[in-house]
Amino acid sequence: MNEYAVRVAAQLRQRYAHEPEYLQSVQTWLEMIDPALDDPRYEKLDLLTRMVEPDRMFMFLVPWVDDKGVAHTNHGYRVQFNSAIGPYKGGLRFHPGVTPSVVKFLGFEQTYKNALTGLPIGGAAGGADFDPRGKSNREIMRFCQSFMNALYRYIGSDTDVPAGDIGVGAREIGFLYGQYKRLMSKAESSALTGKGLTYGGSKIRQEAAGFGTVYFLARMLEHQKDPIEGKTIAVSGFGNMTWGVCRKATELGAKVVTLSGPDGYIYDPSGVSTQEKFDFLLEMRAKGQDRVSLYADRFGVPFFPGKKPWEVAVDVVIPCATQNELDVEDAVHILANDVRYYVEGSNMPATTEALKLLRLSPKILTAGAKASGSGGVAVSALEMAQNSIRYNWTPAEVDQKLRDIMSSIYDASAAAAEEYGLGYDLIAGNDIAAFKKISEAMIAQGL
Ligand code: 2IT
Repeated sequence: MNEYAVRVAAQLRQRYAHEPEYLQSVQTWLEMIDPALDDPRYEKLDLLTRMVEPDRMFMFLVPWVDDKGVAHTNHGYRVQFNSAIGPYKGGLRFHPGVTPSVVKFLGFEQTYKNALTGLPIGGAAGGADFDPRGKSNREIMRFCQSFMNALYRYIGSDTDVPAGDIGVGAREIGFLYGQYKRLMSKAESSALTGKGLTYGGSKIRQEAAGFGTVYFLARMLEHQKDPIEGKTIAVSGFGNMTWGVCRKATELGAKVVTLSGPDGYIYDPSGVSTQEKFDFLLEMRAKGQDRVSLYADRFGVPFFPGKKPWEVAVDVVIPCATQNELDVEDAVHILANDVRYYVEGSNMPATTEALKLLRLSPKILTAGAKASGSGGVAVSALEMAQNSIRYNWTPAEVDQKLRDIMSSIYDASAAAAEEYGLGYDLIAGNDIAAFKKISEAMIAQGL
């Protein structure tokens, strides 16, 4: 590895020894961009340190009162990672596992995910260690309002534009936006994305994360001259990304045969491929129990408690749940089952060792979340554009733009991989193309 990169990585490990997810995402990225580091300007400007550390990070308490009158105090975060190519932009995650390390890894990945959308957005992330499970609607509303009471001073349509992530969907964005509007006394609609369709949201925003991932997969299949029709897909989770993947895969003639939750996974051999099933995913989420066994009860398919869906023999694997959900044992299963395509939906779904196994195996083609998972944020940027021109595109128009954006991300990734002699390594190709774009923008804007 490049000497300067080795030093930057060592410094980071020393300074943030207690932040494993953040170190993991930076370390992998440094290895991916290594072939592109042969430029003396990078060290001269200490560019890598400025790219792997966030510009700033806010931490705040989020006090709120539950329906029984009991007080709770959660920890809220917003990390503004990089604004070289546009205002800070990225999701908010409400989940008990949220820590400074998780928020920083998300913000780091977001910066490089956003860069290749071709739209002017920088990178950010945020959230809170709040557990939405089993909370009433009123509790969710009060929590969101308290969260915004702290966050509002740091965000804005030209500053930092939050959106949803795990535990933050259209309902939460509505409560957050309502409070922002109250505090600011103005309808600054593009200060948040993922809004409802009645108050400035974009068509296809809910679908975008999953649709984008399938569009990316479709380009990989096209490259292999392998038809998408009839392909079986294993996915994890049953949230927003999973729902979109099921719908677009069905539309294109493929079928998703697994879903998972913290309780285990279900196997549906006929596919999660009817409107009734798509709608049931939304119902399961609205129930707020975070259990996928409900699907097995409803449709009479097998449920495997405590197991992960990666043991099922399929053509394509798309992790859609959370970070490090796929370990070495899972990667071994995937390779033993002759799975042909590994396409990341969720951010950093594989552990370092699992990703290495998959990437280096000639048996399987791999795509990283910073490329294949960028459909959601791409439509978020389209939402910002629509808000500023006070106009709404039709679903067909947004879907076509999303498709074009995913296609150009694919092309840029494949082209960079080829340019650096990396063959068809779409993960390294994407990281290199995004690195080049952001580094050029940073250099142009001075220290
Ligand atoms: O990981 C992601 O891209 C998101 N959570 C969405 C970010 C956004 O600003 O739409």
